[in-house]
Amino acid sequence: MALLPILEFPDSRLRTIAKDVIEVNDDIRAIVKDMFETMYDAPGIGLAATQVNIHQRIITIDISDEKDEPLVLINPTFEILDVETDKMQEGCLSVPGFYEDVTRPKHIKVTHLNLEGNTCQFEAQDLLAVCIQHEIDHLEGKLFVDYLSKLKRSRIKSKLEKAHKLQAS
Ligand code: QAP
Ligand code: CO
Repeated sequence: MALLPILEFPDSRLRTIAKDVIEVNDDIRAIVKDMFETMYDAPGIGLAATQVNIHQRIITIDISDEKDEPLVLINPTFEILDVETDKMQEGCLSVPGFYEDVTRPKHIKVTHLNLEGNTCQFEAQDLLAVCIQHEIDHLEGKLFVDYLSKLKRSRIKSKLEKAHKLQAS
């Protein structure tokens, strides 16, 4: 049982590209357990291993109101199923306190491994599709602020750097 510290923008470790999980074993299952605890504690609806400084392709998600629909995606990839896009306000546990609109495909097909190491596929739409794409971006070293204007991104960066300095003193 462990809460993992969450890296915050502009920490350069958030730019690390995660590696594929080679084998879904007890070590991976322990990481997933800690990630869920960390995500539910925050609270958040999605967490990528990158955000807790673990650079393997692992994501935890739960977009349900009751927080009783945990979803684990190991080695996730997605295909866009529809040209249609959706503009949604996104936030991120690694960019606390900031929420901005991001446009993404709204209908995707996801392929991943489950906790037993079996390959699974499903279709996702709307908030779930957006959340999965946001989390897969993390595994590739990308953040939602990368989709914003330079000005907005640099304002967020300055404000978080200031907050981090205050926290350190
Ligand atoms: C990603 O984000 C997401 O700023 C998951 O102070 C979010 O769980 C995808 C959070 C929205 C699609 C739409 C953010 C918690 C949680 C904060 C989260 C904060 C506390 C963010
Ligand atoms: Co995020």
